[in-house]
Amino acid sequence: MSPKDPGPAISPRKCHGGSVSTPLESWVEESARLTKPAKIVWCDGSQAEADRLVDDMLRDGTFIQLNQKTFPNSYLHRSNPNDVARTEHLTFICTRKKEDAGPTNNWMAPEEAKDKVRPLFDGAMKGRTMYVVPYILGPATSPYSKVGVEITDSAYVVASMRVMSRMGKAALDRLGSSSDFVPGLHSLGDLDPERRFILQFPEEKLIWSVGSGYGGNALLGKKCFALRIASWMAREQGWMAEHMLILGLEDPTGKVTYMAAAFPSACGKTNLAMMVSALESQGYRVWTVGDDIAWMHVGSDGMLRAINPESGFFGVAPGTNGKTNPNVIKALHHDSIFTNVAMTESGEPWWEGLDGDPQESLVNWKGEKWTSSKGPAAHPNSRYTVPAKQSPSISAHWEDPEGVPISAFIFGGRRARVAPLVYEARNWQHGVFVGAMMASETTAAATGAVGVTRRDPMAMLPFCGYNMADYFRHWLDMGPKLKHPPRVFHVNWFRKGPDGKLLWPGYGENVRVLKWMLERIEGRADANDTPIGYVPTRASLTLEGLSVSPGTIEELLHVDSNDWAEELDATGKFFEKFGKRLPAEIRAEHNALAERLQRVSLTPK
Ligand code: GTP
Ligand code: SPV
Ligand code: MN
Repeated sequence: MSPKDPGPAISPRKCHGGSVSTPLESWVEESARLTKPAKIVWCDGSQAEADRLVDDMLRDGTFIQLNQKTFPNSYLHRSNPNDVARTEHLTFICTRKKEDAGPTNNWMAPEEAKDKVRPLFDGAMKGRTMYVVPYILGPATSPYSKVGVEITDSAYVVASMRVMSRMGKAALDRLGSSSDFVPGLHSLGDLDPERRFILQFPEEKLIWSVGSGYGGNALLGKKCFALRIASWMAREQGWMAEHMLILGLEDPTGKVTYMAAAFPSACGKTNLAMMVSALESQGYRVWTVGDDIAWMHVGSDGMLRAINPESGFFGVAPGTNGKTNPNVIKALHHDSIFTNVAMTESGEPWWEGLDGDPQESLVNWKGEKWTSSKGPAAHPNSRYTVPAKQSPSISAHWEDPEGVPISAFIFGGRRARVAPLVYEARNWQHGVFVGAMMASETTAAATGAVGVTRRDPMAMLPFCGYNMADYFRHWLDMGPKLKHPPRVFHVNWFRKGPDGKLLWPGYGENVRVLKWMLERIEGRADANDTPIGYVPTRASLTLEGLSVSPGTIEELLHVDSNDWAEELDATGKFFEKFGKRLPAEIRAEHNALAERLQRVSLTPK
């Protein structure tokens, strides 16, 4: 980065007393020259600093105090109503060659992007405080963790980064005077979507984000670094950065099997990772390692080892209640931040699906008195930000420096039709194809239409920092590097019947599907060999205590050849975008599926 604009010389804090600046100090100085803040604060992550920030935010209205008896140290933040979700159309991968960003990413050439966006940073922090936020992604002692530094003029972002990452002194200590960190420059700018850009420069491992204060647009450690930049690093260095939860399934003997699952945004990762198992009385429990992102390396034991780069959950509030996710309800009763939820008369956070109907006494997410004509009281993408360690389900191994060994990958999405409750891929290569052909109905996590089915390979469509054809190649190459590559499954909790109602109860009942997977891994569960893969027999599923009719189970497991022929066409069109860059193995799997479907349709019933 080389801003040409001269500005007031603001000397950065000198870490080492000497006159020679570290790479971090130089970058902070350059950024200050460009953005021209009134002052610079280096964040140390201490409690005193957090308290100061809260006081400042309560004073200027960024934070609203919640009921401190029932929600101690918890606050509500209302974002600008035009800034409530990720904005994918304003998110760019800036590589020298357009082909390296690929046909599924927005692209700008690096210099063009900088020339266009630099003026938006010029003087953007006048009269504001510039916070320098060093953070570690991953456990502080893990060899797989990485350091990032976010410069931001949003105190809300600082408070959120303190929950979501290991922020402050620990990160500076790890970094020392090294240049091995990912710089991310963030300014709220004027919050006008016309002047909003989220730029990733994977070749120089740099992030620029301006014009948004919300979620993945603004907490640069999350999607920008831990997925877009990290996915690029992971391919260069032979590991994987994925949009995946990590959970441990404990069986009655106490053995824990770890699984990682990729579902698109707002499709159930947090809820699956934190579930209270419906089979707890039989000895099956779920432990949480992570709820959104997994960084995975080939371990010295030949297993794929996963760490969670984050240290908190930024979870979807609507639909969360004591039945669907009791663990998070316990976790978020203190030291939590709520964004764009509604508030009750007694100063408690509220959202649709929490309990009962909305009351006229509510204040909605915009801070207005709620009436039924005003739509949902909480924004559909309203969220809680809660430290991971506050969940009763947190795994004893969630900060293991080597990570946990992954035995299964689970792909899935929202599909009202087509995809059965669960199926298993035939092998690694087929599994990669199953991930590559994933599709899901869009949600409120990103701006734009909701409920539109789109291709979202491995749930990485908005997050892959490079050409997705090369990403498929990387996936194909990872399997053979592993002594025991994870078994690959696909799930769909969202299949609907002809009446439009969900067929599967979901949430804690999903453990029944996890148990089937475990038994497949252990070679104990039956399955039918269908064109798309192995689908459970009815008898192989543990269904006691579940009030779902046999007919409904049948519908949930049904593989319809016509539906899948259409699916095949849609994926074929999607894969065409990649031209010759699409790996031959993906094409071969596509042809093999076509043949298997053909054979079934020719077999007399
Ligand atoms: P991001 O944080 O955006 O990546 O989302 P996520 O994948 O973690 O999704 P999350 O678990 O927050 O769930 C999103 C929405 O789906 C919430 O409203 C949940 O209540 C709902 N949901 C989650 N799991 C299930 C399920 O098994 N069945 C049904 N019907 N809804 C679910
Ligand atoms: C997602 O959209 O996948 C999220 C929320 O996890 S955000 O941090 O806003 O990207
Ligand atoms: Mn996510």
